[in-house]
Amino acid sequence: MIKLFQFAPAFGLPNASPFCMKMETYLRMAGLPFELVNSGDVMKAPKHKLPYIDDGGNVVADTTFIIEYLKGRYGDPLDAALSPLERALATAFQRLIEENLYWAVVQTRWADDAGWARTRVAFFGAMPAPLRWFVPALARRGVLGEMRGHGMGRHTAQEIYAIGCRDVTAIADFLADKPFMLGEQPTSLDATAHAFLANLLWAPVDSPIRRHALARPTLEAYCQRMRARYYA
Ligand SMILES: N[C@@H](CCC(=O)N[C@@H](CS)C(=O)NCC(=O)O)C(=O)O
Repeated sequence: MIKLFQFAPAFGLPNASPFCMKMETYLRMAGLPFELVNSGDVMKAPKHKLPYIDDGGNVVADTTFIIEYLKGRYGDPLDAALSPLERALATAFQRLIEENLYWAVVQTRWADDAGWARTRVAFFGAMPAPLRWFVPALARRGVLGEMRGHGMGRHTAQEIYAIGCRDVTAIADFLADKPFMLGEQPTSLDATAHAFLANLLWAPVDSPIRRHALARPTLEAYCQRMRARYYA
């Protein structure tokens, strides 16, 4: 049985880490049996980030590498029929969502004071004293440092919101009235799109980016469609 090591669920989502939720969504979409391990222990993770999997002793980290591994071992029911153009589009949108929009949403959760008040309670509220007195501030400093290292953290909040809104517009315009990102059939890109959009729309963290996404009802309908199909 595949063990998926992730953070404990928060914000009423399967996972408040969009990468962990992407991984669980992919496993559900591919119909692979798995067991969730909500340890949240990044220090045990091979790359000190979550999620990672342990599949009978094969430990794989990073959602993209995990999905490649799973496709190699168990087959590729979602993407096998994609054309080169569709693969190129999937790669481009995956990068837009995971490598860019993600960091704009990090701003709303970890940098903005109102968002941080929510994140702090949701992620660290259950932590025992004395850890909860200092771990949240240390974690916040670490995440903001990573954001700065990425480059997103060097922009003003207003600039970051504009960047995030542009990404949301691109996703909504590309999705248009299709049921799934690449058309009539779901593909692994939908694991990414669903996880990150649900984290934007359904986490109780208000921001201009979230309001921008809420103004495009096809995004909410898309997330509901994915939830009904894979999380019923
Ligand atoms: N590229 C990685 C990204 C994973 C990632 O960024 N995970 C975050 C949570 S959303 C994490 O573990 N952060 C902990 C840390 O940076 O200390 C993947 O696709 O799995």
